[in-house]
Formats: sequence, structure tokens, C-alpha cells
Amino acid sequence: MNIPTLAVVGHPNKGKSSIVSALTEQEHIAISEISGTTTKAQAFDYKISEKTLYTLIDTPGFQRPRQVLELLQSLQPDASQRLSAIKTFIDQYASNPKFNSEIELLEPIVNGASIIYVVDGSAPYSGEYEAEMTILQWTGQARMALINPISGEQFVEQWQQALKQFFNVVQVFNPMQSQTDQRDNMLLAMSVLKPEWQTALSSAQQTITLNEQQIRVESAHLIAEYLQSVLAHSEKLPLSKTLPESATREGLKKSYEVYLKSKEAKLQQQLRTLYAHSLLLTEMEDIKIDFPELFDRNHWYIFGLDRKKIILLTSAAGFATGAALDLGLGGGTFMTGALIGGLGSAAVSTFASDRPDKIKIKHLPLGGEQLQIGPINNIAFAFNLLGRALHYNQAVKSHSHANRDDLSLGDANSDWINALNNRQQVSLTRLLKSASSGLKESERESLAQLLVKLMCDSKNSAN
Ligand SMILES: Nc1nc2c(ncn2[C@@H]2O[C@H](COP(=O)(O)OP(=O)(O)OP(=O)(O)O)[C@@H](O)[C@H]2O)c(=O)[nH]1
Ligand SMILES: [Mg+2]
Repeated sequence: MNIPTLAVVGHPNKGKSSIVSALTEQEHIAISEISGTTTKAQAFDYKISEKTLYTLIDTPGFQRPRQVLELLQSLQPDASQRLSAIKTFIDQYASNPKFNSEIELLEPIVNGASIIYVVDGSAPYSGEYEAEMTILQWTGQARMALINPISGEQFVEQWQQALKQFFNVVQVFNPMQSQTDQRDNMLLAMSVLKPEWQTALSSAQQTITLNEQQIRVESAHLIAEYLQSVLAHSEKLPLSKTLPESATREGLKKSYEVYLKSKEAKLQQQLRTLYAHSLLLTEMEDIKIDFPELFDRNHWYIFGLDRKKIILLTSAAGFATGAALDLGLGGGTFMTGALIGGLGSAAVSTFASDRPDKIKIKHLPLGGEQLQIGPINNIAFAFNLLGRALHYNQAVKSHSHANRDDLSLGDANSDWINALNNRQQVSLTRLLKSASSGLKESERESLAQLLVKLMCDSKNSAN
């Protein structure tokens, strides 16, 4: 077989399907706390750009390993006849539902698949597993064991002692954790298991690395597009003679929030598609343009940039507050104290050195008036959008396909901006600042390149 092919076998409910799901990045494989979920052997390919890198066969768990071993032993095969004994057993009991699970799991192995035997490192070893391991040994196929620490690593050492007598390679593997590093180890383990797979596996490794880089570039472009369109967005509502101005203001703010929410939801959906996670639900607080909240200290903490840092970056980017204000007040527009008072006074007082937003009243040629919100030319707002997008991207990227819980975002890395050097941080600030008036193609590309750098794992970050 040119494509490395392994059957994933073991006791029921020990995470076999979870391991197949994690290593082939497939979210449709049935995983459940109910023992006996998998009833048929099924092959899943790990594919990138239509190329199969390896195949894993999900199987039902052993149900009657002792009885099967006794049947096999009753044939009294010597070592050279044991594989044939297993084939005979499969043929003889093919139509007997009693040994359905054993037949399903042994068939791919006698047909040439290597073996991944899965055990739970949080439950103690016991002799009851020996019948399973002996049957697998009798197949004579290359075998590795994975210790899945389902609820802890208490018995990992004990398992290692037992497993190394039956398996060529023994490794701890947690299907619920991010696969980025674990997959490298698995590819290595597979090539130790079967040296004839080495060429295929090192080519697989290259394909995976290239694919990761490509996905990083794609997600950076998605986020750059998103930032550009949100930061340049504005909405207008005519002021009514019959409704109080406050109602128009509230309506406009609501409509802007709906817009922000839908843009962020769309970005998140695009990122999920990129990482083959279309079923993943997310628990994430909605973004709000409630400025006092935007400036809430918790938000600042979450996205790691304190006010001093923003002020520093903003002045370094050449946008002194006064200049930003002037820029925001071109052509026949003016801000009313009432509007700023209504939406931004808390922000102004907590963050006096920057404008909270840009809300304008425009005189229309026909004499009517309209309220306008946006483009929001506020660097803190831009950093908040970016911080949330990067945080989400990182969370989806590292969410294992075996983990069927909703995506929970946890704490963001408070140091994210320091993946860029000072010069790059200033360029980023400048680009975010200009985004409200539209970025040129080349600027959008520079923004995407900075985002790629922000997304690099520390191991391959190149400052
Ligand atoms: N916390 C945690 N749960 C796990 C882990 N691995 C598996 N599980 C859970 O254990 C249960 C069984 O996982 P499956 O992958 O369906 O196990 P299986 O061996 O395929 O089970 P059968 O098909 O019934 O033989 C599921 O609820 C999984 O979410 C793990 O590493 N950590
Ligand atoms: Mg299963």
C-alpha cells in the first residue's frame, strides 16, 4: 500500500472515533459517550487538495475478545499459521452477529492495514486487555498503541509497561487538543512503525506545512477585507420632524450594531469554512458600539493593548489627535455637542486623547438633515475588531475536530501585538487608521502581510 493505512481499534468508548476525527480533520464522524457508537468499519482519508496523505479506518470496539481468542487458540496454529487462523475465523463467523464487532475490526487488518490500538490512560491497566492485544499480535501487522488520557494521565506509566510488550511504538495522544504539534509526532511515529512509508510521510509533512501557510495567508486576507469594509462603513438616517432626535439616534446605533454583528458573523463563518469546522458553534459576546463599554478596562485587558500603548502608537503613526479630528470633519459636516454627549461622553472622559466616534449631522441640499454614524475613525475600535478576529481565528484553528463542544474562546493572548516589531506595529496602526477612508490595493496587501505575521505560531514567526 502506498498510502499509509491504519485501522484504529480497541475497547469500546476509548476515543477511537475521536482519534480518527482529529487526525483526519472531519467533523461528521460519530462520537458519543454512549459505548458501542461505531458499529461498522469505515475508512476516512486525510486529504489536502484532493491528495490523500493517509487513511484511518474507524472500527467498533472489541466485544468478545476472550471468546475469539479461545476460538483461535482451539485451532492450535503455530506462529506461521496465526494470520490464517484469524482469516478462517472471519470466514466462519461472517454471518454470525455475535462476533460482528471483531470481524469488522479484524477484516481491514488482515487485508493489510496497520494497527493503532487505543487505550485510556486515566483508567488502570488490567489483564482483560490481554486477549485483545494477543489477537492483534497474531495478525502480525505493524502496531502502535496510543494512550488517550481521557480524564487524566494517572495510569499512563502502567500502560506503557504493558503496551511495549505488544506494540512497536507507544505514544500518548490526546484527540481533544490542538493537532498542530501532535500531528507532527504522529507522522514521525508512523514512519518509525513502517519505514517503507517514510517517503510518503515526509511528502505528507511538506504538504501539511505548505497548506498551513496557505490557510494563514487566506485567513489574513479575509480579516483584512473585513477590517477594511467595517472601518470604512457608514450609515445615515434622515432626521424626522415628528420623531425626537434621540429616537433616530438610537435607531441608527441599533442598525450599526446589527451591521457589525452580521459582518463579524460572516467573517467567523468564512474562517470556520477555511478550517473545515462548519458545524462549530461559538460562545462569544457580541461586539457593541457602546463606547463606554468599548473602553471598558476589561476589553482593554482582553486585547492586550493598554491606553498608553494606543496613544504611543497613534502618535507614532503620525495621527495626532487634532489631526484625526480635523480629518473627520471635512465638507459641510459638523458635530453637535448633544450627539457626542449622548454617545461618547463617557468615552471622552476615560480616553480624552482620542475621539470616541464620528457622528455627524449633514445638511442636505434640500434643507433636510440626516444623522450619520461612521466611518468610525477610532484606533481603539479598530484594534478591538482586529483583536477579536485574531482571537477567533486562533481558537478555530486549534479546535480539534474531535471536540464537539461549542467553541469557547477563553482568554486572549494579551501579548499578540508583540509578534510584530515596533516598526511593524506602527505600520499596522497607520493602516488601520487609514482604513476608514478606504485602503488602496497595495495597502490592503500590506495589512494582510502584517496579519500573517500576527498569526504565526512562535515556532515559525519571522520578525
Ligand atoms: N475529555 C475527553 N473526552 C474524550 C477523549 N477522548 C474521547 N473522549 C470522549 O469519550 C467518548 C467516547 O469517544 P469516542 O471517540 O466515541 O469513542 P470510541 O472508542 O469511538 O467509542 P465506540 O465507537 O463506542 O467504541 C466521547 O464522549 C468523547 O467525547 C479525551 O481525550 N478527553
Ligand atoms: Mg467509535
